Amino acid sequence: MADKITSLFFVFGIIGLWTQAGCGESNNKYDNYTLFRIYPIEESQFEFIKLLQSSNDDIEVLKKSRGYNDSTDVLVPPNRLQSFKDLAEKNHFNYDLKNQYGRSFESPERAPRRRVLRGFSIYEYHSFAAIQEFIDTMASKHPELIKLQTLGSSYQGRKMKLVKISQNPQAGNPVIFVDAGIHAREWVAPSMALYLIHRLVMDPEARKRELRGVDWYILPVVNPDGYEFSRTSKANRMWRKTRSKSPISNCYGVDGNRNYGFHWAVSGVSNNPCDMETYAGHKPFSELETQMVRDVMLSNPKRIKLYVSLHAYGQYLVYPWGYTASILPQKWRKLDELARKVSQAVQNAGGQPFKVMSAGQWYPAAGGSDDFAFGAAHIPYSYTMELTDGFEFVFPENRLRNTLPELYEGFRAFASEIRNEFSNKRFRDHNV
Ligand code: 0X9
Ligand code: ZN
Repeated sequence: MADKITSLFFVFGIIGLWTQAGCGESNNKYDNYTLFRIYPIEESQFEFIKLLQSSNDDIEVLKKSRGYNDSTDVLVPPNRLQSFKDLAEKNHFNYDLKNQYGRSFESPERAPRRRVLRGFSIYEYHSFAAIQEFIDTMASKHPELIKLQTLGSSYQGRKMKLVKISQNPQAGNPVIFVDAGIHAREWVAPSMALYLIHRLVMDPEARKRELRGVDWYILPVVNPDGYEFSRTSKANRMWRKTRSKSPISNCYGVDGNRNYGFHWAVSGVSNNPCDMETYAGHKPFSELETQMVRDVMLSNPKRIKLYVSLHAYGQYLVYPWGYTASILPQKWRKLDELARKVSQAVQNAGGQPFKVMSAGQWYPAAGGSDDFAFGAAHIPYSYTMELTDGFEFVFPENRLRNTLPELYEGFRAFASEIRNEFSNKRFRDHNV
């Protein structure tokens, strides 16, 4: 009898394990990776980090630092742990580490029933289908404020809809264009975009303030195929690129933020389609997704006055140029000044201030949407906003409720400055 129970237990145990593996739960590539937060202080240490990123091994540089008190974050696989530690010691790096990094990932799966029962919470991460449903529902409930424009389909056929919010579309108001989610794993960015839509439409005060004399175009998920891929299993949680098949190799995906056609591929890119991070594509705008964003910019010349691309992480607010560290746009002071106002507004609301600088001063990388918006589409204010700090790409869902409203105050500041500079006289100088 005891034997029977043991063997039944054994069989169910195996089935249990198998089911788990089938869900991708126990199959996380990053489970045994170690996250190193290193704090470079000397020039030679910065040089070493540069080498690390360009070397062709399986160490993943998640973020570069900019000077003191800002970390460079590196994910190291188990077979490189000891040699990486030795290297860090040899180069006299200060560092913290977090073992078994992948085990801290939240499960991307969400039972559909829970969503139906509880409705759509703006403070949770959602599937692309649920996001689409939310947008459609908002638009059909508020036709006086929201118009949807279908831009086309992603590589895998997901419909991309631009959410246009306006109290008076005929007025020719200045437009703020916000996009998010060009990088698949940066889930907090689409969340912020959805929060913006929700708040602008549902909060009567926001309607009076942020929609007065200013229109908003919001594209919450620029890279839906990559986003869905990063949700399919914990092993894919760190996916960044699109999901297009390379015409010249067996690998997938292009870094959308290296794919824009302005000084394309001159710095900070990889030419290798199998590079997991910064492959620029085989030509500028090789990706349908970046073409669609480009077309929004180019088909609204003069009206779009501010472009903000939402990313994660590091709490940076950076402006052109991104392709080089050695020159700044002639009007950089205006870009800098507005960014500092936004940062102050977020800080006043209890949030972390942004580190403000040109993108190239952080690290040069060409082909970004911010440079194209400013340099080719001539949008006068253009930024990349890197949301949150302290949790890398896996920002905990339970922190959205506090963080998104703090960040919103930054957008409130953006709106009031854009209105003051560009709106018709009747909307100007009445900041609420
Ligand atoms: O490297 C990027 O694309 C952005 N950082 S992220 O960690 N979200 O990947 C920064 C882009 C800044 N803009 C340009 N370099 N043009
Ligand atoms: Zn990004």
